[in-house]
Amino acid sequence: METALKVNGLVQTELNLSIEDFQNVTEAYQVVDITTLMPGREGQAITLEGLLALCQPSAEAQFLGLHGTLDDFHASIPLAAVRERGLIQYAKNEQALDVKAGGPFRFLIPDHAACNTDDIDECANVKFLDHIEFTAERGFDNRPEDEDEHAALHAHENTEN
Ligand SMILES: Nc1nc2c(c(=O)[nH]1)N[C@H]1C(S)=C(S)[C@@H](COP(=O)(O)O)O[C@H]1N2
Ligand SMILES: [Mo]
Repeated sequence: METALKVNGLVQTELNLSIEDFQNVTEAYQVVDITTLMPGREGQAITLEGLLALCQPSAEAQFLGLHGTLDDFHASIPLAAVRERGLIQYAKNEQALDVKAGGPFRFLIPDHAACNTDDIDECANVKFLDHIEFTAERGFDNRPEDEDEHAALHAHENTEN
């Protein structure tokens, strides 16, 4: 499985970030304990601001495409809504994030809305994240759209575990 995070689309610098690249991101963009921002969650992350500093999206980039290839799960969310709070988790207990914990990378949004209530909902906390794409228009998004779809998705998750 791919263990780097590909970052492309409307950016000045395309990236392919390994866990070492994440560890080497400057301290100002590191979240050493996610619990401080999202009670109940543990691990290490960089802020989305940190990623933006590295890839420098163009002014036309209005949407963030979050792709989890492993289970074909995708979200496309307005960049402006998450630019100041979005996180990309890359480790837990300082170790690479296991696929069982949603790794190799995971998008996280502190203060997200409940599932299906808003664009910036819990469902946009994309696991198995391996590709982030900056686009001008909203891109592919197959988050569950209602309670039934949501229940079906979680039932499927449970049978896999
Ligand atoms: N790749 C992937 N990411 C995903 C999902 C999924 O099915 N696949 N489910 C989403 C949904 S609907 C929710 S509510 C949250 C659940 O996160 P949790 O398992 O950490 O509580 O993960 C989101 N991220
Ligand atoms: Mo969800």
